[in-house]
Amino acid sequence: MKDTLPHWYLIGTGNIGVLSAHYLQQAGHSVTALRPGDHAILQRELVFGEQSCRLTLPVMDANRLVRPLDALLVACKTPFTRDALLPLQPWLHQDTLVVRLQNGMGALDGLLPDGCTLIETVTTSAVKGRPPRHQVVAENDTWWGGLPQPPDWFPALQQHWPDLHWQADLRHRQWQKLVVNAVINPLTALHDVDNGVLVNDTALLAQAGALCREADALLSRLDPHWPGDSLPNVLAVARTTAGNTSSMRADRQRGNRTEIDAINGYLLRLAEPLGMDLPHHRQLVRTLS
Ligand code: KPL
Repeated sequence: MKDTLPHWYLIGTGNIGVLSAHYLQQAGHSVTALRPGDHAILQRELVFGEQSCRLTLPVMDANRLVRPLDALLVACKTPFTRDALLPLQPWLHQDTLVVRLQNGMGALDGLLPDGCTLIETVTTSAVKGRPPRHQVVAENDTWWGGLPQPPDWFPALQQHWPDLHWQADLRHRQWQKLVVNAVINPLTALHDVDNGVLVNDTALLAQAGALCREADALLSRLDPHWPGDSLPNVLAVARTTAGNTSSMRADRQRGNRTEIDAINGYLLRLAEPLGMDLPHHRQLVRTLS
């Protein structure tokens, strides 16, 4: 991996995309947003409590790229990943560093050239709002990993990105977040309720239990070290985000496509070769696709 600072191209200028671009810029990295159209510049306001700061990014249309990409940040909603990556295909190569900042798993499967370096991430930070104003409600832990070693510039980035950690084997952390999203997001989207309702509503609690049992049975088959017992963790997240509208509920309220395929659909794809059925997850995928 190169030790000079890469030039990043960003796909997805939503909440997590702009927050990540901000931290990278603070650490001296340059970031260009890839967006369709002729905009030359993207301006956003990031609000951190009482403080706010302005983020300015140069913008380029992906169809106008002329040289291979050094580094790509993928922060778009998962249903749009394939379309966003298509115009980049000629410019991705085995030395391109890709960092995926998305909910769910597997959205980049089959879309990157062989040998390309992919860093996966898990974040518990929360950003609300809609462009041009993004309110950073919680700067919590973020893990990058999935590779034995971080890039050389990673420790310097940690100075500017609060609670950013490296974890070579991220799989359990990713699965933990996947199960949280596979339970809270579809149930709150379907019933149009805040996350906290899951903890108090008997019928939703029973569904959450069934979804966790199916996910735990699958993940334990894949890895005997998987701790199982996901329900307490899911309920703890539902409690700490009690007043939140989950991202899937928000997508549904706006009439947008949901991320169900990269979340519950991903679990179904893991289960299939093992001959396992996850009927509660399958039902949610059918309803929310
Ligand atoms: O990640 C989330 C989401 O909404 O996508 C949770 C943790 C459920 C918080 O709302």
